[in-house]
Amino acid sequence: MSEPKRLFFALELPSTVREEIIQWRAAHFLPEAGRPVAAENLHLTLAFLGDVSADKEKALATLAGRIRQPGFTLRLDDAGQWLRSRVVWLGSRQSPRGLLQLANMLRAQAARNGCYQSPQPFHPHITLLRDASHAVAIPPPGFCWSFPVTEFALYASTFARGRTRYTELQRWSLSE
Ligand code: 2AM
Repeated sequence: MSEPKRLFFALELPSTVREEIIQWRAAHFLPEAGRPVAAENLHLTLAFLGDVSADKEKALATLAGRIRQPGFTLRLDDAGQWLRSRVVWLGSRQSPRGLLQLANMLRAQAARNGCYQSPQPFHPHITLLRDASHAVAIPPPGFCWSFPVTEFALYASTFARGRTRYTELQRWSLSE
């Protein structure tokens, strides 16, 4: 039997947006503010599944493939810090309805398949810094990023040689 994998559904960011975000981050946060998430790891989590068996992965991927909803525009115009989870994040002042609908569906499917889902409300965000244990000044995003979201994907998270790596396993299009 294969080892369970640590899985999550997420939105990838366009590479140009990722590059601009890391430039903005480098310009506004001192190195001691926290541990920067690697550019290739910047993403927006829709549903965290935890450690999942191959059978459950297959079932959840099949359900994800049945989701029918249109894409939406994501506007990143907000930033903040959560001291409890020690992260500095980027997000939206107003989350698009399509984003909440997609995340709620994936989270409900995960819960029905026995993947623990936090009872906390879903706060869509992109983690920029980890281990940000001291309050830092959060500049408002100087300009905002806005881009169409037309796909979502399933990722596996692994940790080796001190580095977290996210591997895309499967991707689906958003369409009517
Ligand atoms: P975070 O960025 O706020 O830490 C992969 O670990 C992704 O799943 C991360 O984006 C992480 O969110 C998210 N996630 C949500 N709940 C998690 C949990 N209990 N453990 C690890 N990651 C979690």
